[in-house]
Amino acid sequence: MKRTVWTRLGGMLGMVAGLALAGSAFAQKTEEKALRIFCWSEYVPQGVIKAFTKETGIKVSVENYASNEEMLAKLVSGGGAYDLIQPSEYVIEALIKDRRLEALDKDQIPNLKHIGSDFLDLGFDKGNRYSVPWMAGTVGIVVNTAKVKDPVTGFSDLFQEKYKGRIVVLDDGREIVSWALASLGMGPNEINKKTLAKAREVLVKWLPLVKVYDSDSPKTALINGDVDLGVVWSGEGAILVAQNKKFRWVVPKEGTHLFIDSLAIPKGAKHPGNAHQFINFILRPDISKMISDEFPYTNPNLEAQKLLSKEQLANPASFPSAEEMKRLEVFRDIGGMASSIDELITDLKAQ
Ligand code: SPD
Repeated sequence: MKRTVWTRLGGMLGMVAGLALAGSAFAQKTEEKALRIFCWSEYVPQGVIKAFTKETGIKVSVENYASNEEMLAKLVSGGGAYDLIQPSEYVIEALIKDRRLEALDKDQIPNLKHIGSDFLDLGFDKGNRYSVPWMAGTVGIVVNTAKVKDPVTGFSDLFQEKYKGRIVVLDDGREIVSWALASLGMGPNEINKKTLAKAREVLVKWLPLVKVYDSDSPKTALINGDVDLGVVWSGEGAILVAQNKKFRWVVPKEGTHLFIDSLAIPKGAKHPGNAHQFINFILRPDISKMISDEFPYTNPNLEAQKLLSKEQLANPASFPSAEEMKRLEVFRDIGGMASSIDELITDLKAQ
């Protein structure tokens, strides 16, 4: 990854710092041996949880979500009482603004040194005061080349009448709108009433072509042959291309999302010391490799990268080229416009 690109992307994000809490707030002695994690589905290997419990005696309960918005809704409504969440960059930005995250005690996270500088100190959380990178990734296109013979290089090639009923896409409004905006030459953060009206004109034609909406495991519809094309998370794409040569990964020519999913501790967490232990544990190179082996996203841990095979490092979905990196952009917090996106997508799906 080119440092310049990551630095530029990071610089695009504004941020408001929250209040820092003293590290001593995380004294571990008084904590019961429990940890509640609320994370994306298909992202935290069971083997990693087991190894953590074996090593620390801390019992972990895991709940999954399929979108940042689903996680936020539960967190904000007060449900869950989680010790760790796994938000993406634009949601970290929003959570910091709302003062909903605990400041991290870096003394308890010495393994943070393994994370590449390109993934640290980004604009959504300057100094990583509240978040530690889990995995990065992109959203791209998977083509079953045994079934699709015409070139597909971007969103406009994919969403064509001839592919009606042969497409799986992520069930994620913010992502879907960003594809329509990209096809109109706009960036994913240019979101206001006017641009959403323009995106609507595109999506009213695109969404009826979709057969399956799936953010948990969009690869499944492609593996089963239910569909021939997909817009999916890069880790899902990486599994497909590693499994069968007929699947091709495409970083859309119009540009696409670069996400940085991280671990963060919600305000009021009951087990912040255990949460710190878990964060430090997953930053250990051998443990981080376990995550990449199962969920091959872009691993930001440089020491873990050294443990990956040549094939893993050469997977085009896991590690985009420098040229592809130029087409990626991180999302920013868009405040109240998030609910306008939700309304738009709900409305379009109902038609
Ligand atoms: N199954 C894990 C998927 C993780 C995707 N995170 C990125 C979300 C950006 N909207």
